[in-house]
Amino acid sequence: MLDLFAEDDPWQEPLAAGALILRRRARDITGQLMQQIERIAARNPFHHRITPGGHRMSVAMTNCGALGWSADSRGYQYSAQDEFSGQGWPAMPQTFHRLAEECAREAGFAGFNPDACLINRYEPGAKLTLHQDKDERDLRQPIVSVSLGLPAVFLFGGFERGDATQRVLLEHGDVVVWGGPSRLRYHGILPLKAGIHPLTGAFRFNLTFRRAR
Ligand code: MD3
Ligand code: FE
Repeated sequence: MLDLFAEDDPWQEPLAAGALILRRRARDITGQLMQQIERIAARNPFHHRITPGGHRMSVAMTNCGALGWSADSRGYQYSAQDEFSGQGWPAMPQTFHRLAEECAREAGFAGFNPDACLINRYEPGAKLTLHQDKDERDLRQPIVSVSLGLPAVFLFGGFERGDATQRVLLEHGDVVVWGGPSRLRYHGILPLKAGIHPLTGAFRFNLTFRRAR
């Protein structure tokens, strides 16, 4: 019998070895995810961090989980303390952890147990220049990202800053798993285009789940 989709899930788009887009994978829980983000930000507000080079980041950030990512004059690091509130980070909600674990498993990374969730908030014009994520202890662990709200153009590069990049539109509910040989690829986000999204208003949010330690 003709079965066009016996092997290929049309919602799964391989980007490169180790990088898999799960289109709209979080669609049914985006409302829950946004409620949790609001609850987390009420206790640990979004801030624009200053990079070690002295630049104010256009992306505002907060975290949940045992550890949070931060940037300051000393460098980039994971910390159990929110330097702005002087408190720890809110626990990672079970819905967050379960989504990340399930998506990692679907991409071939069984047993993913993130201890950090960085929450990025983009306003119009906010961007992330090309960078590598290498502040985590075990780079064999993948990163799972979840996009919410306004769409953004993601840049996916190679292993050197000057390598060619491909452009990928990331939309509301999209999940991407980045592991294996893709874990150290350069990547970034082009300046966000203004708009209004029914759930997130004038913003884009991105969750990145990491095993930091
Ligand atoms: C590719 N965030 O927080 S998520 C970041 O949309 C970050 O906010 C972007 O890059 C955002 O560090 C992109 C996609 C992503 C996350 C981690 C990666 C892509 C990655 C690690 C390795 C390769
Ligand atoms: Fe990154």
